Amino acid sequence: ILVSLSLTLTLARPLEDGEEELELRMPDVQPKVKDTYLCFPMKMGDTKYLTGFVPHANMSTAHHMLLYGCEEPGESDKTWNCGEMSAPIPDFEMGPVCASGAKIIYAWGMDAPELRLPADVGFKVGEESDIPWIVLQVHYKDVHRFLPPENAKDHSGVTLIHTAQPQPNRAGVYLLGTNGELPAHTTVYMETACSYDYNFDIIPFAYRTHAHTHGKVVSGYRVRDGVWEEIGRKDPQKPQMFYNITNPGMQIRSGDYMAARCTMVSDEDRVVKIGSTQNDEMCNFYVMYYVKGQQQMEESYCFSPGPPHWHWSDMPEIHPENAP
Ligand code: IYT
Ligand code: CU
Ligand code: CU
Repeated sequence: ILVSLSLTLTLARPLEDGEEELELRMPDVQPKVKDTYLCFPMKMGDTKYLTGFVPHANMSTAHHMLLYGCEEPGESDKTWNCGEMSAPIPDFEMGPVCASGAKIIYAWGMDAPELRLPADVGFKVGEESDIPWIVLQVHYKDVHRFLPPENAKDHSGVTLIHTAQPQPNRAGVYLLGTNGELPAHTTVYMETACSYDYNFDIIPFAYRTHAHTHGKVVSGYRVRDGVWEEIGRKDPQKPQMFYNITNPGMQIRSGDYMAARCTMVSDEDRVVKIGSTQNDEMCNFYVMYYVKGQQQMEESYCFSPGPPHWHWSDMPEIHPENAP
């Protein structure tokens, strides 16, 4: 036991000079209903730079964990029920993850390893940033351990690696997604694309896909002068964590476009709409990037109306005829 404990506590990469750890863990919770999503907040205090995330969870208890940066958390001093498809459950009040300013900054699923950002890159958090709060969300799939006879308590969570030292490069997350619907018994593409028009470049280094049960593939691209290059591509039925991009080093500059597509297959007799319950669908492609310097993209979303209203073919500037 001691050996395996010390192994799991060992960082895959040692701390650098000036790096410290902050524990963001569930406060010994006992969710009693399967598929409960619980949230727990932490105020970040003084300005700091997050450079890594070390997960502490077990796939037999936690299905996924997400860290959200919030301007205002859904609650500030307790654990609450914050599922995408929240239904009331005993013991926990219901509420949104963030009351305002939500962005995903880390995702864990199925024994994913720690995520350390590239050297000299950090998420600026705390008082003088757009992320004064971080909220931990844990999806408890199987809860039998929390019931008699075991009555176990859970402290799944994440160690935040941070430093007070300003980092030369600032991390951010950009979300491509769609609205729209999936007719009965069809395969459809849900697509979005937006121009990138800033006087600084962004350097993507990780991506995450998110869809519900109908998603088969979710892919993201950079389009430069009509040439499509893949940022990342994944089966969303695999763990929905951040993966390294296909071609590390790729940059996005003014005049480029970012585009994403979800291939959805439905064998259902009903129309499935984009929405927030598990009976609905979602089509999301997240790009985690950094900028050299402290700038930030003003707009962090690229949502299209989706099918049947919008497809890549409605945007000739991206040369949809060259799309993969
Ligand atoms: C309608 C939809 O696509 N919802 C997604 C994307 C989304 C994320 C955030 C939308 C907004 C946000 O502030 I952060 I408005 C969605 O809910 N995705 C889920 C999480 O609930 C964030 C996911 O796991 O990606
Ligand atoms: Cu989950
Ligand atoms: Cu969803």
